[in-house]
Amino acid sequence: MAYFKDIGKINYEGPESKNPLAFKYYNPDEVVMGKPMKDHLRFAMSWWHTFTYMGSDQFGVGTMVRDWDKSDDPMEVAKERVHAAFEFMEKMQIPFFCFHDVDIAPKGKDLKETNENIDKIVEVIKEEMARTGIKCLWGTTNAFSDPKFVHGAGTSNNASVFAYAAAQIKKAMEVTKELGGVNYVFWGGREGYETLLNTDMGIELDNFARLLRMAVDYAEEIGFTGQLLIEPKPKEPTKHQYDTDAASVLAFLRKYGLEDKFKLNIEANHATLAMHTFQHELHYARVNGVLGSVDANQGDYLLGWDTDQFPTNIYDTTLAMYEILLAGGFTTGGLNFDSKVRRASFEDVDLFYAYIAGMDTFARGLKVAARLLEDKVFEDFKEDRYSSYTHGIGKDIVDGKVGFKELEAYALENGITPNKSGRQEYLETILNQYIFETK
Ligand code: XLS
Ligand code: NI
Ligand code: NI
Repeated sequence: MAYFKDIGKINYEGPESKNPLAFKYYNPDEVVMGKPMKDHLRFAMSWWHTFTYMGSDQFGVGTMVRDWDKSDDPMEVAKERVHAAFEFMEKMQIPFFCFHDVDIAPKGKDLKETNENIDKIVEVIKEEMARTGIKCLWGTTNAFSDPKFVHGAGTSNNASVFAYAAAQIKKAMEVTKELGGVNYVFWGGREGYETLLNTDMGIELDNFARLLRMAVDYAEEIGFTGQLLIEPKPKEPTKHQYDTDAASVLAFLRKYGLEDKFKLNIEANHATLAMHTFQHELHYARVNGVLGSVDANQGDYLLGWDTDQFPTNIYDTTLAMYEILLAGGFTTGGLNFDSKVRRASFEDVDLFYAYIAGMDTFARGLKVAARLLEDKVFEDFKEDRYSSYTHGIGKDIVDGKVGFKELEAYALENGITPNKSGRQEYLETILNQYIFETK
């Protein structure tokens, strides 16, 4: 059965179009810097926000009106969701999806039954994948919602919970492999703490590393060759999350010798919660060689939590695509819309409007970023700004030829070469010009 009967395929109609159910900027086959847009952007749909989120919040129950959610049998609902999800992705021209184990199938009475439920739904997903050609970008485990994870999963004080989390990851990894997923994500939902009065951080971090090491070993054992990714996030749900931002995740990975096994999945709203810009987190990951994939969304300037809104800020998407292009583009990664419609946007058509908004904003950002790079606007400026290290005393510093004594002699003899302006406002104006004038 078709769930979005009144809505056809969303096509590119160009910036002049007034059709709300059309792309104004996302033109999948248009070539930008030698590659079709669709291959640059590698858009993915998040199963949870798009098909299981029903609009509940702390103050009220779900508001979404969803025809695929009508049956009393949770397995029926799960199956219908698969059909609705693939119809949606086909109509939206979204080539990938991402999922948690718990998004696709209902919990059984025990782990065994849960896994059997997953297997049954995986068969339906595989049929739809074969029919449509839509692929899996990544799978992950939800080891944070269930009450057993109250003290964490890999960082729980309770070893049997650690074991359960490992079992769940094992299954989700097998399923991701079976669905041809090209990445596997770890977001440490409850891996953190509320108070040090009851927490042994040393044990918790060691155990978390042990869990990740087991995941690396198991991936190897079953021949899962996808990229393993860690998704940093601060504050939420625990007060102190161990994977707070890109820098803290990298420090952790390096301490435990795991830095070659993992890359990062950078989420826009998590960056801002960590008091960084989205660009900062992408940039930090890029210059450290660990930029893997992106969770595309945006927060609200006035709200201090993960609001997961669809990205509509052209500055953010431009600068994000700028970093992604500088990194050489995605390899296994992509842009997963870890974004949800607002509670009041409860009609099916709002899902289409939301994804169109996000996809168009990223497509336009890609084009602006490509022009900025082609014209080397910021790159030339930076090259000149750091040019004192390409000759003379600067080059000696870089080449390791001088120490404090030689530098003291240099300072006594030469004093300071006058500083030049950083030209921030000038550069911001140029950025605006590129944003306004890109066709
Ligand atoms: C939550 C995270 C989550 C991960 C996958 O804030 O963004 O959705 O992406 O578990
Ligand atoms: Ni996310
Ligand atoms: Ni998030």
